[in-house]
Amino acid sequence: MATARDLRDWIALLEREGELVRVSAAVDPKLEVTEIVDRTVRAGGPALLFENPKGAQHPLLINQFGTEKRMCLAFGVDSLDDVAAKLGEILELQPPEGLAAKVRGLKTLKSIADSRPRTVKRGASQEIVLRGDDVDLGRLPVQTCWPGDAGPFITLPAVITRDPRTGQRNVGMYRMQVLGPRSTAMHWQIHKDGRADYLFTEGRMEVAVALGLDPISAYSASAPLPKHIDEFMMAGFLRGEPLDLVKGVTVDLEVPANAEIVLEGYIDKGELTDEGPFGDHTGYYTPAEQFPVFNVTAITMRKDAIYPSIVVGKPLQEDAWLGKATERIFLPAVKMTVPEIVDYDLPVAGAFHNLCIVSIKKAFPGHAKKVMHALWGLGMLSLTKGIVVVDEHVDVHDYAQVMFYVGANVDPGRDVVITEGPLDHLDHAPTLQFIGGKIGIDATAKGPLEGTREWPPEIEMSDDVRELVDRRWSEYGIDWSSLTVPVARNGRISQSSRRLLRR
Ligand SMILES: Cc1cc2nc3c(=O)[nH]c(=O)nc-3n(C[C@H](O)[C@H](O)[C@H](O)COP(=O)(O)O)c2cc1C
Ligand SMILES: [Mn+2]
Repeated sequence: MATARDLRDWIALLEREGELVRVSAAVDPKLEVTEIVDRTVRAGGPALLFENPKGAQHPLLINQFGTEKRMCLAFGVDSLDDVAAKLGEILELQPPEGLAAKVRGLKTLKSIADSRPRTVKRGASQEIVLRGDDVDLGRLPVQTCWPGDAGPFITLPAVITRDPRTGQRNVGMYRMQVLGPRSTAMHWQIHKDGRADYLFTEGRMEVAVALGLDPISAYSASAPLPKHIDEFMMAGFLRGEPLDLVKGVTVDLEVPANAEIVLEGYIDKGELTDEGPFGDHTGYYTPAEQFPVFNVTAITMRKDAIYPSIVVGKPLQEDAWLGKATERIFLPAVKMTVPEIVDYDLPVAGAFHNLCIVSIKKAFPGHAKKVMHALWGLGMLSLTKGIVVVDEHVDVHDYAQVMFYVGANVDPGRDVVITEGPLDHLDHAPTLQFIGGKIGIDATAKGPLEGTREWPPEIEMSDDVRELVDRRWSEYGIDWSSLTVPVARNGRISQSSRRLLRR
């Protein structure tokens, strides 16, 4: 399946698939859009294109990522695991043996080389150029999302910076509070790459912000890649086509040629502002905190530019699906460092940094604890507050099953690890910001070398009896298709109880 080239192509695809509703009624980007989207996301509803946001000159697109189906459409796959498989192929590239393997290896290498962005002369994103006093962020339907928010926030930006030491590009999704017609705050948190670029810069730093990209490029800005990897290169690889970039009109940075809107400008080291409060994806307001000021020197746009937005808040919100995409797509990378990992799940209700459930092929005493510490040392997973480890046969996505093993297999005195480490910037629970306690629960079956008594066998019906009952089922005359049972026959959790759990 081909992926969308740009936001318009994506909107057309969503429309063809019946996945987008146009709203022509005049709707206020202040709070009203949030309430509409909140209801739509929770119902698994469509993307919304607000054609007449009150007080603004551009339409607002929201909930483009709000279901697993749309995420799959964005990546052109049937399942997000297919995206993971594509990345896994490069990670597992081995010295090839035999001609066929060599040819496959070369093809894979070429696909990486071909993923680097292309520089082009002209871009639709610069059809309209507003500089100096013509710059007015008030044209855009920037949402004030929640009643306690300090003001309007740009919530779905791809923020482009450069590492002054290496010249390497970074693209990150960092919300931007609008402070005036030509300035915003830049909320890059303490662990983020854009922030590191800022800290390495002396004096003035150029910054560009792309709004309204094809969905894969927009997603890539939120992906937790190692600092030296260009998110736009990953986007090119996942799109199967490199991203076209064009030189900025007032900054020496390259910007997406097909973006709907680009904000160009600079950040002066040490020019800080109060940012927030903001109703965050933690489900709480994060309090005001000092962040750098982004001064806008130019807005460039396509004709009739469309402004993209997203609401974060108490889970479930649209960003859950961006997080789920990351969970799936990064599994091969996690396994590359910790190969005994079979699967993992970052529950949406855990806002992604609070809880990780992981299944392992356990091979030695203390193995589960080894995996906890490995995850606490791995990229952004290092910020995870709680880790539950289960054996390989447990379905980490089935929370009732996981609960069963946490209850059944754990002696809290022996199997709970309490330690300390860095925590998410936004976590309000720890006594100190950024650092605090961690909990690991080893819910695997224990062996004699772990000092336990004999571990009893788990109850399973024998295969021959299962097959017998399958064969004879119709003879019994038992029909329960009309009944709704909270836990389905196969022990998996049913859709209805999944919905209950989400509340
Ligand atoms: C909708 C959305 C909003 C986000 N807002 C912020 C933010 O304001 N500040 C921040 O540091 N990270 C934010 N993130 C997470 C970052 O985008 C993510 O950590 C990304 O990996 C950052 O890029 P980097 O690794 O190049 O720094 C947000 C993610 C999403 C999906
Ligand atoms: Mn990065």
